[in-house]
Amino acid sequence: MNLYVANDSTENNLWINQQGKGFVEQGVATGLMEGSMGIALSDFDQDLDFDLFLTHWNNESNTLYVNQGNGFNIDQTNQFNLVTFSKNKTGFGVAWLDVNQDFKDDLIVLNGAVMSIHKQRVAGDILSLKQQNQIAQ
Ligand SMILES: [Ca+2]
Ligand SMILES: [Ca+2]
Ligand SMILES: [Ca+2]
Repeated sequence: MNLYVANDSTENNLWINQQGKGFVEQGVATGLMEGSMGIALSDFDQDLDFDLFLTHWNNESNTLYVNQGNGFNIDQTNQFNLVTFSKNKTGFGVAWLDVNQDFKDDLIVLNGAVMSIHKQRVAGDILSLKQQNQIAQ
C-alpha cells in the first residue's frame, strides 16, 4: 500500500511502499506536484487505475489527475470541464460516490471560506464563511 498525503500549501507527498521495507517519496516523479487540502481517489474513468482529485483555495481550480497507467499522472481538470466548477470556492472535503447510481463515480466537494464573506457578514450572519457544496456527475 502506498500513501498520498495532503500538505495544504506545500507539495503533497506520494510515499511508495518498498515491498514492506520503507517508503520512497515519488510525488513530483509521478506528476503529482502540488499541494492540496482534500484528496479523493477513484477509478472514475474505469480503466483499472486510480485517479486523484484534489481541492484547493478560492481563485484556484481544484485538480483532477488522471493516472496514465505507466506510473505518471496528468492534470486533466480542463478536459473534464472542472476548472470553472471550483474556481470561486475553497474546497476542503471531497469524495467520489455514485450519487445518481449510473455505475460511474461522481464528485462531491465540500466548500467553505477561511475569511469572512462580506455579503454574509453585512447580512448579520455570524458564521459568514458559507460556500455552496458541489456535485459533479
Ligand atoms: Ca483510472
Ligand atoms: Ca488511467
Ligand atoms: Ca454516477
